[in-house]
Amino acid sequence: MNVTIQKISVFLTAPDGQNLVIVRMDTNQPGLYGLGCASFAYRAKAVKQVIEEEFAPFLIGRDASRIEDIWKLLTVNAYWRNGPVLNSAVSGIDMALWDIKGKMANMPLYDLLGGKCRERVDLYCHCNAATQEAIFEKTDKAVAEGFKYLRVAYSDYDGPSGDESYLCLRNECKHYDPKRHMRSIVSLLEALRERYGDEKELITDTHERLDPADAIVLAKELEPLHLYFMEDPLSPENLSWLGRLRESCVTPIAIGEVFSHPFEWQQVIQNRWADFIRCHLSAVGGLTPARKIAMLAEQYGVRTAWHAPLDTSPISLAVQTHLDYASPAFGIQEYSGLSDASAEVFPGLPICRDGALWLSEAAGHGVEFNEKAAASYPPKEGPTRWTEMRLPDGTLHTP
Ligand code: GCO
Ligand code: MG
Repeated sequence: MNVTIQKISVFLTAPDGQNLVIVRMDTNQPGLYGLGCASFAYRAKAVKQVIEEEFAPFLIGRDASRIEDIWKLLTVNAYWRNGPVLNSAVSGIDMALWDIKGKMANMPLYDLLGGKCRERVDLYCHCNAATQEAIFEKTDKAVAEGFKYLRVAYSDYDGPSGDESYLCLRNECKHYDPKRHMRSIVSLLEALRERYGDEKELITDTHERLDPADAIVLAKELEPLHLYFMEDPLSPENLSWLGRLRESCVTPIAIGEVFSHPFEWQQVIQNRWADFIRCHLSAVGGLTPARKIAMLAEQYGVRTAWHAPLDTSPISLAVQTHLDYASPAFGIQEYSGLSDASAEVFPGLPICRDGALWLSEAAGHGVEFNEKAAASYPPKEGPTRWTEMRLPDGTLHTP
């Protein structure tokens, strides 16, 4: 069957309050189309422009079955490469091509990727709140719902506060005190270990916020609590400090949500600087590079924990879950919860039940996109403010 790319459309929508970029690729075969996630919440319009103005004219008429070839072609097309805007644009095309491939083969993606390696994909859920009491409420509820893996942090990261909202979704400049963060998270995790014994797995997100020496001290202080992992202890600029962190203690490390260059994941995996690699699928360029990252990780005994916040669309969540089912390197899957609005915009999205994620068995990734519903959740306009994070003396800090 000669399947060629006929039309590429890009949609911006925010059913869960975070800007998503969705690509629809139509082919010359009636009814055969693919959907991809190109989401980069804070530069959504730039991604849309790259796809519409640079990629679409270049791709129309090409053979839609040549995923690897098109991935490389788009990646080197501007001569200068990588970075989150370009990679997200490539990801939208890449996932749509995989979706089409699955539909052509009449197989769910996990089958196309080699078949299932496991019966369920376990999740870790977010239990962030402003106070210890409110965090306990969330963790108790999560445990009652069947979650075994609990991720906790204060909404303000550096300690209890009066504000219930999750820091990253807040639209204001924030002060951050690293030492307060270190003290408050150790006592919170101690209290949680006491509350649940060794039955539950505990995780904390450090959000690349600590300076290297502080990150090492914190990882060492958390060692007796046997965390499942400490998430993103260091910013990408400080990756080479991971070697020293690893020599200092055995707290398992997960890292990579802001990676967008192969050197970042290559050095982490090859040096075994982390136990879990957790890239953001659109930021690395889609399923094509993600499955290679998983294969590289497998060779080095590193496991995957793909990034899945609300600025990852349900399409990307489904794609990574297919990879989770099919990859021997799977470790755990992040899950941020999805609202009824997302279910309306993305029929067929993966369903969370009993602490695990379940896929629709449809061919491709199985998620649909309701354009009409999406239009009633327009993207947020205006500059991004929460990433302006400052130390108590006013110094700008990594968000
Ligand atoms: C996570 C992340 C996110 C990011 C968000 C930024 O582990 O899920 O840290 O919540 O903060 O993707 O927009
Ligand atoms: Mg994180």
